[in-house]
Formats: sequence, C-alpha cells, structure tokens
Amino acid sequence: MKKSILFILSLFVAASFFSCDNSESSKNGDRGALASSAAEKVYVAPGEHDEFYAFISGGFSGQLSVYGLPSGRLLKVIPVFSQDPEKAWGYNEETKPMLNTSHGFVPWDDAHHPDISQTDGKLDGRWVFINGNNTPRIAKVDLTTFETTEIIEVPNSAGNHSSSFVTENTEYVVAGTRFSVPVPQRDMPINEYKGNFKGSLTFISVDPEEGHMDIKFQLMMPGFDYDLAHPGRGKSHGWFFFSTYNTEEANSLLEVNASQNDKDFIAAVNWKKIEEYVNNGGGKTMPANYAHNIYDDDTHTATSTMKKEVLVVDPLEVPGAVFLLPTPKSPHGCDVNPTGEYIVGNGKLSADLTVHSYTKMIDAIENEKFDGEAYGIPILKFEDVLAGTVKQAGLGPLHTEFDGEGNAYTSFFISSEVVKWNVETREVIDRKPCYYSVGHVMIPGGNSADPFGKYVLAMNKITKDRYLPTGPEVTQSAQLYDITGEKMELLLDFPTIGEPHYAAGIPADIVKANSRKIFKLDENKHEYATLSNGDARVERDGNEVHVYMTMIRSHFTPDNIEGIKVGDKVYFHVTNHEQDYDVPHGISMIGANTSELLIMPGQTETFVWEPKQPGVWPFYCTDFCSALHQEMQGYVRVSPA
Ligand code: CUK
Ligand code: CUA
Repeated sequence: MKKSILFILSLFVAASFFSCDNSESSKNGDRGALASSAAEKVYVAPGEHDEFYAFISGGFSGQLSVYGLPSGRLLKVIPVFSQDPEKAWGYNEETKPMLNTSHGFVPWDDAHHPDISQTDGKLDGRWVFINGNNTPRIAKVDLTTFETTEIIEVPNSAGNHSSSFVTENTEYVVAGTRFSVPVPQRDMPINEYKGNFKGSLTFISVDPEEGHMDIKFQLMMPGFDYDLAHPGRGKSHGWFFFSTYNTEEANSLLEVNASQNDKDFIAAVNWKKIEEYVNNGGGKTMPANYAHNIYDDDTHTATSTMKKEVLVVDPLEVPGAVFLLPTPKSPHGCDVNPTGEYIVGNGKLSADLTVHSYTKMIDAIENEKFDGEAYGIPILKFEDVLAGTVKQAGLGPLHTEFDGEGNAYTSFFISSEVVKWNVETREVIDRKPCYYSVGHVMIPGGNSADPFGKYVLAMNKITKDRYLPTGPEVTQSAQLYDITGEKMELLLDFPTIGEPHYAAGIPADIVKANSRKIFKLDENKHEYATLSNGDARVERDGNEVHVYMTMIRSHFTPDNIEGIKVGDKVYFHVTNHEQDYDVPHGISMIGANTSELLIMPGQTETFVWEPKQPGVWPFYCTDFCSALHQEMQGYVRVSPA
C-alpha cells in the first residue's frame, strides 16, 4: 500500500521536473495570456506607492524582506537573525547583543514564518513576528521603525518550525518544536527515542502595550514532529492547531520508518484552559537557559538577559485541553479559515485535502467520542471531526490561505500549482500553474479573520529558466496572481532574497499610519550620545579610548584625533545630529573588522577599532549625504605603543 503510493508520487515528481525543462510551450501560452492588462495591474507609477506591504521571509538568509505589492519592488531587507553590513546590524556594539543565545553569539538562522500582530482578528500593523528554526528563536520586528526590537530564545525546542503564529488579539505568539528531543537535553542512545523524547509547544505572551515577549508556558507533548500551526479564530478562538508527522516516533525517517501510519494527527490545544490552569498556579518550573534580547529605541541599544527557568505543563495535568485529530498522510500545512470553523490539514503524501470541522470537534469532545489515546491524550474519530475532503485536488499539497469570500487557495508542490476551492462545498474552482514547485502562498491578511483577497502570492522553490541565468545558483522567486475574478490570473514574476518560505501581507495604509520618520536628537538616551558639538571629545581609560563624535552635513566633530596608540581599543560613539528625514551618514576606519556604521538622524552607534600600525589614517562618510559629502572626512594619528 505504502510502497505503491511512493511509487506513484515518484512518477509525479519526475513528471513535474520533466515539465520544468520543457516548459517553452506553456510559457509562451502564458505570454499570450499576459496581455497588457496584467502589466497595468502591477504598474505603480513613478513616485506612487504600492497598495500592500509584503514581508517575505528570507529562509536561510535569516532575514525578512519588505516588498511592495503589486509592483514586486524590494523596499528593504530587515536583518533579523543575521549580520548586515549595509546597516551594521549585528556588527555595531549596540545590536550585537540581539544575536546572543544560550549557545553564544549566533549571527545566522533559518527564518520561515512571519506573522503580523492582530487586534480582534484583524491585522493591526504593529509588529511582525518571525521564527528562527535552527537555534530556536522568535523575533519581533517593530513596524514603526522596521527594525528587529526583540528576540527570545525558545528552550527545550529543536527546529522551531511550527512558529511563529499569533492568536487573534496577539495574546500569544506560538512556537512549536519540529524535532522531539530529550527534555531536558542529555546524553542518551538515539534509538531510545520512542516514548522518551518530547515535543514542546511554547506559548509566548505578548505585552499589549510594549509588545514584550515572555514565555508563559511550554506544553510537553508526545515525541512526534510538529510541522506547522495556526490559531483558532472567531468561534475557535482559544484553540491552537498543530500538524504532526512521524507519529510513529521513528528515530530515522527513511521511508521504512516514518509514514507507516496512514494517518498522523492535528493536535488541538485549548490554550485558554491551560492559561487558566497556569494562572491558578499549575505547571512546574524546570531549569532552562535561554536568552531574551531587547533593543530599545530611546537608548538605541540592545541588552541581552539569560533566563534560567521555564514553566512546563504536561497535557495530562489539564484534562480536556488537548486532543488529537487523525489526519491523512503526514500533514504539512495546518490552516484555519477566517470564520474559525474549518481546519485544513494538507497531507503532503496525499492528493486529497482534509477539512476538519471545529463544531464537529467540539461535539465529539462533549460526547466523549474517543477512539483510543496516545500517551493519555484522547484521539477523536476521523469521521467525527471531518467536514469533508477536497478530492484529487493536486499532488503534494502544502499550504492554504483564504480570501474572505469563502474560497481557499492551496499550494501543490509536486503538481506545481495553486488551486482555488470553495471552503463550504470543497469543490475545485480553478487551478493555475506555478513556475515552479510552490511552497507557501500568501494573501494579505490570509491568516486573519479579515483577509484582503485581492492577490495571492506564490513563493516558489525552483526557478530554473524563469530569469537570466546567474551561474549554477539562480534567484529565488515569487509570483503574483490576481484573485478578484472567478479565475486566477498570473500577473508578475519577481526575484526574492533567500528562500522565501512564507510572507505576511498588509494594506500599506495601516502600517504607514504608525510609521516613524525620525529619532529626535533631544530624546536620545544612548549612554555615549554626544548631544552638542561642545561635548565632542576623546577620553582615555587605560588602553581603552572613547571617541564622542558628532556628524552633520558635512563634517565630523572632532575631525582630527591625536594621542591614539597601537594596542589601543578605540570606541567610536558617533551621533548623527541631522533632524531631517532620510539623511543618514556613515563612518568606519581602515582595517576595522566591523562594518561601517549607517547612522540615522538622531541616532548614536558605536564601532570598535584596534589600530595595528602607526600612521595618520583617514576616515570618511560612507553615505552620499550632500554636495559636500566628499569633504566629510577626518584623520586619526596613531603613535607607536
Ligand atoms: S515550510 Cu517552507 S514550504 Cu518552513 Cu512553512 Cu511549507
Ligand atoms: Cu555624510 Cu556623506
């Protein structure tokens, strides 16, 4: 049974790659269809703004990129779990603490799922959360500044893949482990996995004012792999749904071991119930080291704190809080429609889509219609929770988004297409090819109660011949479809950074209303800020030297620095005195192994220089700031030790 499915799947894989290489005819067909109307729909006239922001994850680049839709223009790359020489993020002294973890300084991660904060189930445009998979972390990007302002490490987690999704009032941002591991970590035989490893689902509370994150509790689940997750909303608010695979708990996922079970599970978690239990003193604290890093916009400085314990809850402690919904064939995506009634589990080894009903689930729970248990967690009967299936929808279903008009859009990796279907009737309405092998799709607000169903964005895994070749490695890519009609219409291909896993889109007006243009100089609370030119100075403390420097069009103060010696450690604390929008200046020193600083008006940043040779060394502004930009320069005299 299992073997024949794999055989069929491998045929389709072959077929899909075959078509990748022989796609001239289909491409030409597209070109015919891509009339000037498509160009018009994505054309944003010079000086005009896009209608939507799309925050697209950078996958293995660890970053988050900001694109305008429908134009597909790249507006910004926000460093998150990365060092960025353009912005000095992770290089300057102020932001290095953001990349601290319990494993040390980790300036890289694999960023997959951005999600925008919500109020009453609607996008509120305050923050974007995004997960780092590899060294489990959740970051928060502040949409007033488009900067990463907080990163919290997730202990007892490995792979951190079913993350980071927010509940409908951003009460929690949720992070589920991908791998189950020994908890606490310890030296033990790998083949004793079954029954001994644990999977943690972490509920991180978000302070409604400041947005600060704090781990409220970790639910310690059986040793499955937890793939993706989405919150309930509307009627199902208070629940969270997680897809699982490897419910066999195999320690090696060669096909012989995993995918034996015809069905894995969607785990339904009543977090309100667990929250109540925890608020009443339930759960146990266990020792756990994890970093919590916060960047402050007033001091322009990050601090890193190492936390020492976490509150852990065993699902059996809270009866009625956790249930397992059988779902065929290793479900990947686990998506909830805008009304909160339907939970879509896309079994990636299946051609059908499984749609569960929240109402039926509650009925089954209330009538205690259980079909066995896994480690004491009740399993519901498939038939009792199933709303229906979308039959033969395509091959290799991954992720589903919703347009708010009762339609769902599912990506199919193997058959390389996006398929539109009706959520109530589960009938397929339209299908359009993706070039090639789409992963996630995104509709602005598609993960909220109130989507903006104008476009669907497909983020593709394979580009092949779609762009000018650039050697063996070609660009990553996304495709934009108009979904305002009955049939979808492909409008645009555009290149993206990293491997775009997922994206979060939002009407630009919501974000623009909160957006910040300037840091006020007189509100700068940086420890080493120089608020007036009269305070610019050089201070020595042993072999540590602190340069308090200012910059404004078009000079540095001081611009001639003497008294530095080989062997000194020189801190340049540089404050940009501009108070006009969009007038940054930059600075670095020869041989400094940090990047240059890019300092926004009113901001202070610091780099360290350890001169190795005596001499007179120039420095200059690196950002073309005025007609006298080239005159914005100075010298440092370095004497022998
Ligand atoms: S995963 Cu990438 S295609 Cu990390 Cu959201 Cu499904
Ligand atoms: Cu300041 Cu160029």
